[in-house]
Amino acid sequence: MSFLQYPDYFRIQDLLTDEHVLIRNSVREWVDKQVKPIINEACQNHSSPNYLIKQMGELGVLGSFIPSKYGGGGFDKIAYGLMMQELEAGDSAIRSTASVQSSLVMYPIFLFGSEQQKQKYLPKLATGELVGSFGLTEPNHGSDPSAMETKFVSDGGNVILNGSKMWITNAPIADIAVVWAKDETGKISGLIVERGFDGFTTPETHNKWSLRASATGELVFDAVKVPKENILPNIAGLKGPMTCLNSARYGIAWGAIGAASDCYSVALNYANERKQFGKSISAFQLTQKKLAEMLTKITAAQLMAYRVGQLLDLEKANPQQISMIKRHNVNMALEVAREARQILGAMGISGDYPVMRHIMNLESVITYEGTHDIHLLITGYDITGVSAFNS
Ligand code: TGC
Ligand code: FAD
Repeated sequence: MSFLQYPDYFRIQDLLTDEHVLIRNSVREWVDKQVKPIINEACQNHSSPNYLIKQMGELGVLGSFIPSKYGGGGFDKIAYGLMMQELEAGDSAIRSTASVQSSLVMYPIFLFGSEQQKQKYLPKLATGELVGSFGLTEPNHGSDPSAMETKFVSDGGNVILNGSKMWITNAPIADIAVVWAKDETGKISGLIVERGFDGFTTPETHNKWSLRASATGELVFDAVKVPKENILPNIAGLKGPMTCLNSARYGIAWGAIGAASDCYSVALNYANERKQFGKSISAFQLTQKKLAEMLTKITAAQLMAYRVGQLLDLEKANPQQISMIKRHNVNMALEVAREARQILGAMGISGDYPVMRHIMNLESVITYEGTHDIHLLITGYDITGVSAFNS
């Protein structure tokens, strides 16, 4: 078990099955042993610990909800959420790798792929033998992916793909990319592009202050010949990538709880140990206010994530509920992390503690998978029936 006791004020654990608890504890133990000891240095050096990906495959966090006949774990969505929570307590970059691989690469192949595509890619993605990336965002289109410019034209048994994707998690290390692009009629399709296809390059994005242990890059397509058998046959339109994003956004809502819990627990320990004016700083009312508010926020986020997980497992959740928890929980984590940093004083900026690293990571998490404001507008649309995007 973790050396830190993460908060569970409303006894969420009592709502979990024995299997959930086992999964959560084994991921937490792995994070404590394999991630926490190395992650500060990886971030300071701006390098991604890619050797962990195969370990994550062994741990079962890649495609946990994909059926076992394709190499997945066949677990429910609460189990997936718990895994993301524990991974992000280690670092958002580690959770990013697991959520992109699971929700944005394996899931579209599973949902929309041919049987041959499923057999070819899913088992190797589940073990981490293959690493995948997901290309939706473009240099000129982030929040408005429907206006994407990347396109392909038919050429016999192939299509010719042109365009580029930007800000793509794991692009520089990925063996395959699930790429969303328009055909001659403007319809969006998903294509599986393999490293090694002529004209396909993946330059790395350097100089990031956030997610420094994650490899981010571009996907550049210069007349890439993609066999038609690599097109996902069972989906057309923006609904395809958005369906995958629902799953990833849900995982992020749990992940944010992990980052917040790590910050809270570190801050509580520090407050109990650090003395000023002759007493422990946890005795000051202002410190107690911070800790009490942090715990309240984490508890609310836990309940929201757990309930949406239940609804997903009952197939009763909708994308708008997922938008609400992604937005709420990531914002909660940033607020908690910033308060934790205050409690640690100068130590809050040191790599000896995880707090500043979590803050920097969460500044990406609040933007990717739909920005804070985009998710607010999705809720606004749901309330009023009027889209602020297209009006
Ligand atoms: P709109 O006209 O509303 O919808 C177009 C079609 O898409 C369908 N749709 C959805 N389907 C399922 N789930 C959802 N959440 C959906 N949202 C929309 C919709 O039903 C419609 O289908 P159809 O069949 O009627 O055509 O689309 P819009 O152009 O007005 O835009 C809507 C908007 C703004 C909500 C959407 O585009 C959006 O969410 N933008 C944010 C983009 C985004 O999230 N990008 C993420 C890129 S991937 C990433 O960041 C990975 S980081 C991973 C990591 O490292 O962890
Ligand atoms: P923009 O869309 O240009 O938005 C800029 C600002 O304008 C935001 O504040 C936004 O909220 C606001 N805005 C935009 N439209 C509206 C509106 N209608 N009303 C009000 N405000 C608006 N993408 C992928 O496809 N795959 C990945 O793997 C991936 N990984 C990422 C990893 C990292 C580290 C980062 C930082 C990003 C990643 N992304 C990925 C991209 C991410 O999804 C986009 O950054 C995000 O969708 C926002 O797009 P943008 O950065 O172009 O911002």
